[in-house]
Amino acid sequence: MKKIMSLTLAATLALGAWPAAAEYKDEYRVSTVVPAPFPWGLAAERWAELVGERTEGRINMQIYPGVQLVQGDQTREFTAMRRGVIDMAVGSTINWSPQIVEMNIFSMPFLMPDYAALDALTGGPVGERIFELIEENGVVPLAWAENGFREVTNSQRPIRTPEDMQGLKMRVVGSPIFNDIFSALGANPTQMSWADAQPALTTGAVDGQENPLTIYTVLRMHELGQTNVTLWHYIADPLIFAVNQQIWDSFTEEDQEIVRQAALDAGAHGIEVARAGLVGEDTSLIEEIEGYGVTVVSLSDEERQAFVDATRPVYDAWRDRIGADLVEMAEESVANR
Ligand code: X2X
Repeated sequence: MKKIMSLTLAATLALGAWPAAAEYKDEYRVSTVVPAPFPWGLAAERWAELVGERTEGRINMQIYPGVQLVQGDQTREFTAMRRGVIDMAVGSTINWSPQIVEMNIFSMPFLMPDYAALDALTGGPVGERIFELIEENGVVPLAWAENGFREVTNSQRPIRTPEDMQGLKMRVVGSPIFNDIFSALGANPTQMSWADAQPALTTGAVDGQENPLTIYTVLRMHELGQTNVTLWHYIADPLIFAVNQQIWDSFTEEDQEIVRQAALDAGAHGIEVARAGLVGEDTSLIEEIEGYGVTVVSLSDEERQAFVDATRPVYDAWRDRIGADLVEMAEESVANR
């Protein structure tokens, strides 16, 4: 039956009367940085599962964590997806910001004070603009998920003031805005990939790093000497589900709709697991970390303001690089959240 169907389809194709629906690949390669059980990997897995179920196996997605399709260099993920080396990805705005500078909006220090602010950006005009830019770059964006608010950790001492960061060797991610932020705070930042960060933390080559607490707990960073955590919520990185344009065009409209809806559903799930134990009444993830003997510092408004002031020159400099219009739009969304 299947064979007859595909022959019929092939004949229709030859007549040019039907889009290229027959040319599905055996496997679609989905890139992520981290696998399950990190919320990021869970979101990607859910996407693949839902698409598999809902297309009855027509679209078979396999997750390739560790950005292994680009040898672990997460800053090349977006370009690889645009060129078709990667079919699909669930990627962080940080990792795609080398190609789309506007994505640094999410890395503007202390722009988003809370989850409502993050939601106001992803769910408002800023999110729309970011999706337009992705499309202009030959990639189809579908939905948002979340890595999370990035808290600072280190092996040396509790951080309560910018002075406490003086001279700390910090691993930072691949956008120059992170070098600027940590330099402004008096730390000594070194940019490295996630693949390189893990051994650097293990050997003590760096004193500290910044990442969401879900990354901290899944990796058990307290066992890597990261015994000081400061909840400063300075930035948060959302994740974006996206598909290479040619791959997207090769899907039937019905399948496009399935892939999009599955990304929205997986995104909602991903956001839920990324926030579990971190919002509202339920702060169990923070208690879990304290239970490991880790010093967890929460900043008072005044203490936080000292970090805001120290990083303000970086914010102002990046306003121009990102585009004053987009930054203003973001500030308005945050103010009206
Ligand atoms: O490299 C990181 O710190 C990570 C895992 O959070 C990202 O890919 C942005």
